[in-house]
This record gives sequence, structure tokens and C-alpha cells, in this order.
Amino acid sequence: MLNYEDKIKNLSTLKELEELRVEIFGKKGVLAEKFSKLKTLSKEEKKRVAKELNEIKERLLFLLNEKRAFLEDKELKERMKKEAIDVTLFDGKSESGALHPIFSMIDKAVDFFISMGFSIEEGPLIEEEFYNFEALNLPKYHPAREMQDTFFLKDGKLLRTQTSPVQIRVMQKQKPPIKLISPGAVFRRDYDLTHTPMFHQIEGLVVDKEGKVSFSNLKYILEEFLRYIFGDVKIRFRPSFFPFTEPSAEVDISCIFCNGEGCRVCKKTGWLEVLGAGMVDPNVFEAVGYKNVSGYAFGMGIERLAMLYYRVPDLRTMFEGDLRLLEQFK
Ligand code: 2NL
Repeated sequence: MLNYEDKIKNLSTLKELEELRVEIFGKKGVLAEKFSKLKTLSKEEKKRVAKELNEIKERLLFLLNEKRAFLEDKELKERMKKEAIDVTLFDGKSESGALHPIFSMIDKAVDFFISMGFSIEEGPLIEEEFYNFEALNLPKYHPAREMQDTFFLKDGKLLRTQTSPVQIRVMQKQKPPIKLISPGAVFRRDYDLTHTPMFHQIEGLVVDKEGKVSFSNLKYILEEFLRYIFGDVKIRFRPSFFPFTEPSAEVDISCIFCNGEGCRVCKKTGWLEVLGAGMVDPNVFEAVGYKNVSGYAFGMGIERLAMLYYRVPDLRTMFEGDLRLLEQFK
């Protein structure tokens, strides 16, 4: 039986160990066979041999369990070494992301206005009636307030319907000259093929001493901007109305899809409306306590610009989060 002690010592795998365990301790194993032969011995002999066999059994069992623990540990370590994952390894399959077309468009516009000496200003999305309406010459019960289809919050606050509240806040804090743009998200209760309840705007405001800022300055900046974005297009100013500017204009570019010939996108007019602008209404200056100043302001919808510039045919794809949209902007 001592020869089994060596066999146990020489085991090198758990599989061999299990085979050897069956060979020794199994129902038809060597121990079972030896125990079964006890009945052929005399009473005295039986007692002595049985004691001996039990001692051997205990010893082999001990050695086997000890070996099992050792082999289990060894095999676990080998497996961990073999299956270890190097999380620092580069798999070569990572893909780079892309900036959303709305933000590429904002970046482009921001680059232009910075080059023209404008500063970039931001403000809260949750606003007060004063900043979003009153100060912009939209008193209570003014019909244009309803046009804006505002999201009102419980505490009398609201989600800003344009980025102009940013300009009001800046004018309250700073004296002229002011030369800023305010890009950001705005909200209106509107949802159909061409409107989403959240969209983006860039507004601009330039204010200086009375007489220093003119409509021609406004025309110059906007023409430069539109040519910077759309290249060689015709530009026209149409008289219009906004409560916060007087006089006001809407600005069109010649259709970039048909070169002004007339197509489905420009609805056969040859023109695309891209922004609104005007000379800041005196009532706005009064609301912020500015005296003897003049200024111009403008506003544009980023989604519309981005759709034209990047030729995105459906506004809704901008907000669906489908990666196939972004993959086209890498
Ligand atoms: C449009 C037209 C416009 C303004 C926004 C403005 C702001 C202040 C004072 C005066 Cl603080 N005006 N903003 C002026 C004219 C047009 O937006 O079509 N936006 C999408």
C-alpha cells in the first residue's frame, strides 16, 4: 500500500487524482477488496489487519486531500494566467465619434463671430417672464406671447423661448459697448414635421453710443456671415416685424439647391429664409436702463442652418440619436 503514497505524491493533474481516488477508494477499489478479505481471517488477525487498513485508509485520504488542494490551487493559478485580460491592450476596433451637426454648425458660427470681435455669452434655460418677455417689449397679453407657445413651470418661471434673455441679463450687468452672440437651446410648445419642442438659436447683439451702430453695420455683418457659411449666394433683406426690433427685417439667401432657379426646397421662390434682424427697439433699452444708445440685433435657428448646410432632409433625424446620422459627419 505504500506504493500508493508515492503515486499520490507524483500526481500532476486533478484528472489523474480522480482516477487514482477511484482506484483506491472506489466500490471496486483496492481498499474495498482488502476489507472484503477480512472475513477470511481469524478474529485476532481480523482486528489487527482492520486497524492497519483503517490507518492506511486515513493516511491515503489525508494525502489525497492535501494533494487535491495543492492541484486545485495550481490549476486555478494556471487558468487565471492563461485567461487574464489585459485591459490596456488596444483592440484596434475602436471607432471615433463625431460632433452632432447642430454643434458643428454652432462651432462654425462661433468661429466667425469671434473673428469679428464678438464675445460668447450663455444664460439659464429656465427663465423669468421679465427676461423672456417684458424686457423684450412683449408686455402681458401681447398677442405675440402666445405665438411663442411657451412651456410654463409651476413657480411662474418658464423655459426660455429664445436666447434674448441672455442679452437682457448682460445689458443689466454691463455698460455699452456690447458686442455678443448667445448660442443655446430654446423651447417652444410645438411638435410637427418641421418643429421640435427643443431647438437651438444664435442671437447677436451690438450696442454702442447713439449713432455709432447703424443698419448698414448690421447688413455688413450678416452678409459676411452668410457668405462665410454658404459661399457665393445672393442675399436680400425683406421688411418684417419683431416686437423687440424696429425697423426689422428677415434675411434670405438665394436657394443653395437650385441657385435661385426655384425648386421643392425653396418652394419655387428661389430664396431661403435664414434669419431675422433689426435695430433694437427703444423699449428694450428702456427696460434695461440704457440711455442714448443705438444697437442692432439678430437671431437665427441653428437646426435650419444645419439642415441647409449639411443637406439633412428631415429635422427629426437630428434628435433621434440614431448613430447612422452621426456616422455621416465623421
Ligand atoms: C429669428 C429672429 C431675432 C432678435 C432676434 C433681439 C434681442 C434683444 C433685443 C432685440 Cl435683447 N432683438 N433679438 C432680434 C431680431 C430677430 O430673431 O428669426 N430668430 C430665429
